Amino acid sequence: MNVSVGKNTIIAIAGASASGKSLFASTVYQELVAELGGERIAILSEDAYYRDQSHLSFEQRTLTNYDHPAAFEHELLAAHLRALRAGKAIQMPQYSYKNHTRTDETIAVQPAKVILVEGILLLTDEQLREQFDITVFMDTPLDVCLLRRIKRDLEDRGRSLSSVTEQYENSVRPAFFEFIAPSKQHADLVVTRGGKNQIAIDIIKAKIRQLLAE
Ligand code: UZR
Ligand code: MG
Repeated sequence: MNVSVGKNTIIAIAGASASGKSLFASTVYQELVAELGGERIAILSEDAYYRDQSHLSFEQRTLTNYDHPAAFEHELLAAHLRALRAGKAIQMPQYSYKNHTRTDETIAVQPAKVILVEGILLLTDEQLREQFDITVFMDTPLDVCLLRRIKRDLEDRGRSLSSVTEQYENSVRPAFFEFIAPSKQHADLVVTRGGKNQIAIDIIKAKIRQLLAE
């Protein structure tokens, strides 16, 4: 499909793992879709662009550093953002945290005037930053992120407490200080207190309404 949506705006939401990025982005998305319909807003996740690892054994996949930029196929995400800007639909990959690889399914994403994208390392990559019109950084305290991460990984991502703590010490925490925290400098807006910060949600929604009215 090739649809003209005029000039698009891509809004990136970055921050530490379990900082509330997905919640923030999906709340903005769902509240606006309820108000305005789903036609002019799209939502993407950087996690969907973890590299396909189906050629590796499960054992080998557990050795990947998922907090390092090399774990992501950022070229594909950048290409998809360019395609959406050009009015073309894309097939967003689907990723299984449990199996550490892509599933066979994809989700069709239609071009839209406003595109939300959320993920830990979005602001670390220059080819992605070039695509972003508005950048948001979730500046949630790390202890809050860690507690949320333990709960989520045990409940939703099929992990044991020992695997969560090991991953946290070996990759999640070091990558936060090496890659994610320095990328805050590229943010237009810094959101404190996590994905339920309704004032911040309302500010982004107001900006999107303004863009959609242009
Ligand atoms: P969010 N992750 C996994 O644990 N396994 C995978 O197969 C893919 C990703 C974790 C990843 C990162 N790291 O911290 C987190 N580790 O998912 C990013 N270790 O997802 O932003 O939703 O927290
Ligand atoms: Mg998330």
